[in-house]
Amino acid sequence: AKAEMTFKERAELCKNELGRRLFGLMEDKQSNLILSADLTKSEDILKLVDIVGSKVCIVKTHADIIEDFTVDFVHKLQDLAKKHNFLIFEDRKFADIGNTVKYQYNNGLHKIIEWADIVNAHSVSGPGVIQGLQKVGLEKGRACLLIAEMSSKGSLAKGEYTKATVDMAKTYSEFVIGFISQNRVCDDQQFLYMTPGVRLEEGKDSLGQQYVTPSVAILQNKTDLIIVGRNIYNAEDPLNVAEEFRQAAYNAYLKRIS
Ligand code: BMP
Repeated sequence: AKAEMTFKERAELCKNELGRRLFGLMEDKQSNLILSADLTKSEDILKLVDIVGSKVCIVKTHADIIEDFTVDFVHKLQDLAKKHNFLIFEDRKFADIGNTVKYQYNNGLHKIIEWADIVNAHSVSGPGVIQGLQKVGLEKGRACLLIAEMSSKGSLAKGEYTKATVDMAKTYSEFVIGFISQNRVCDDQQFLYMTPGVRLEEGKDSLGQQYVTPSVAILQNKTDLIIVGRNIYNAEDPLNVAEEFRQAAYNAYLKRIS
């Protein structure tokens, strides 16, 4: 098979400045690993992120599960992002009409626009969701991902839904830099394909989550980044396990481009 384009080559095709920065960061840091820091106490999140920050290109948060969320937490997370050179992705999964998501992004307790480099959205409500988000996000240099497929059993995001989601991304590629997906849902090199539901051994949890390994995600299904939560933050030695994931995912990428 013909060697694929590198992340740095693909950066040139990306129409969003933050997206270009991410492509470059991945290659500089040799990391296509995203930490899903799904802990409920801000101190625990900050501790974890300081430990594994050097291994990841993005830290993904769920701000609404944090019991003691404050502006101070956000500032500390941003300090860690500078120290370790990663981007912050709030996994908010916006899914409402444009006017409402604009408020959910810009206002409320979390003021996501102020600190999250990247957010994501479901395409279920149509392109208005992107129009609403980019109305506040573009001028701040932010970027968005569309959820094209999900890792969970019985997900309705498949087939025509996935295809229509890809078309929406192409229309709004100034703001949309890629997808949350299990597969390379289109062959457009300007986009990043990020895969959750990853751990070192395949399997599932008791609530519908389904797991593939890093090499199935990156080599077989040809996505670009893996998103790992429990397998890292529940590990006895999160740094070592994160390094294991980083190597597995980056080596799989290197194989694809060689
Ligand atoms: P874990 O590795 O612990 O299963 O965590 C996966 C993370 O990715 C969770 O934060 C979850 O909300 C998110 N996620 C997912 O698992 N599947 C999807 O399709 C989309 C997600 O955002």
